[in-house]
Amino acid sequence: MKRYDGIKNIMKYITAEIVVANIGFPSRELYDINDRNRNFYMLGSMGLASSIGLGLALSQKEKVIILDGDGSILMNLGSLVTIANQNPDNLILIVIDNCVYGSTGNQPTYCRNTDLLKIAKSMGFKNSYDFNEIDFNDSLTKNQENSVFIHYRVSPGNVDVGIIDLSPKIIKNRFMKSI
Ligand SMILES: Cc1ncc(C[n+]2csc(CCOP(=O)(O)OP(=O)(O)O)c2C)c(N)n1
Repeated sequence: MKRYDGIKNIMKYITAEIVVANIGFPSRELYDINDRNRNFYMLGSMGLASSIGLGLALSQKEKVIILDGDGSILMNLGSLVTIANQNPDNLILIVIDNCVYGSTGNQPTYCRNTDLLKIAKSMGFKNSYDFNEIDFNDSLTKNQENSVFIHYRVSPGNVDVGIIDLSPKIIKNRFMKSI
């Protein structure tokens, strides 16, 4: 199963939640699957989806779902420490791990020798899970006391979806108006 179907599996449970999507194909695939005003398609800033999601979670009460990638979270591991310590109870960080920098040509990341779930646990995430071992809808809907980290292993590969035909300004403005 590739990232596209992984995002589909996640989005079928999303109702009013805020979704922050990683740069590149994750955002493009999300746009193709379920474009909504409450999706923030992050452009350009590799590694910062988790940091942007944290800021959103700390500044308002609604649930924030972050769709990150293994390459991006490995590039900004400090963000995991900050999230685990700030620990907002309305944040769910999902790392869709395809073991590659998928958006730029499937160059391998260091995922093979690096267990992101163990890293999250050791950084202090009290609720850290493998997507395939939980009822995601349950994690999404029940009131958590802590931030949630979810590792979602998928196969490499992008689906040939179009680009996001919204300007960065429109993405930002419609997102801000919706929250
Ligand atoms: C600082 C920086 N380095 C590199 C890039 C180019 N870049 C954009 S997306 C991407 C790959 C992201 O990989 P990952 O987070 O694993 O997500 P995937 O595309 O595999 O889902 C890279 C290297 C960038 N935008 N910014």
